[in-house]
Amino acid sequence: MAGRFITIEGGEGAGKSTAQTFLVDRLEQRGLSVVQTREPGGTPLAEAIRQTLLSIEGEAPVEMAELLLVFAARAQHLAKVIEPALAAGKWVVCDRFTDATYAYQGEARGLSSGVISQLEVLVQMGRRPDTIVLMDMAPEVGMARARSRGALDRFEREDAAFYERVRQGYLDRAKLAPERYVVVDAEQDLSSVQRSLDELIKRWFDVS
Ligand code: T5A
Repeated sequence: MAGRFITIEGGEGAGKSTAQTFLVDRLEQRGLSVVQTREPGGTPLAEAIRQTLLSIEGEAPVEMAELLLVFAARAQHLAKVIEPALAAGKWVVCDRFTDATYAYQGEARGLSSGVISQLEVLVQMGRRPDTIVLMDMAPEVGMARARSRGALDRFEREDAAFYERVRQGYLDRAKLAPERYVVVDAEQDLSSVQRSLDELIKRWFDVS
């Protein structure tokens, strides 16, 4: 079976990491070789860029610098981790990818989607996720979860309107290409979320 590239998206504290670990476990139980990774990050250099992006210390990047840092990390991650894994027939399950850039840097920060799309073409050379799992929830619910964990990073200190734009940005993208998105109601309890993910896995294997 050929590898697949799955990304998990959503706002702050929407349960992406939890869903990712669940999906990876389930896929491994089926005997698949799976790479679990995240953005920004996934390689030492990309993780260093992540630190810079999330840090609340020192000089904050201007919007365009933030966008270019996100894509610099992505170029490294694609070349070192994602492409080699897919070429070896592995599945890649990534916590956030380019949909996050359209939602955060595009919709929420106000950068042009045309510019993001140009960088997407330049950096990804046609690579796109096969499936995007969008963990959708009201931003205040996710932020309450994020706050309960303690210190907040630079993105977690934005205002409510910013997170509303992020959510809408994601939902708008899912509407444009519904065949590639699976929208999960992330406000459900954990076992209901997991049931939705199990349904998704069944569909992958029924059609493969
Ligand atoms: N970013 C990223 C950009 O601006 N542009 C980009 O292109 C990219 C790729 C870092 C930041 O980078 C920005 C956006 C981000 O702000 P991140 O660390 O991946 O990204 O993002 P966070 O949203 O901050 O990640 P979190 O770890 O905070 O949230 P998760 O992964 O969504 O949530 P998770 O799974 O850790 O769960 C949070 C808590 O809720 C519980 C969990 O146990 C945990 O305690 N939980 C549930 N509780 C009840 N019911 C459920 N169904 C639950 N599911 C999980």
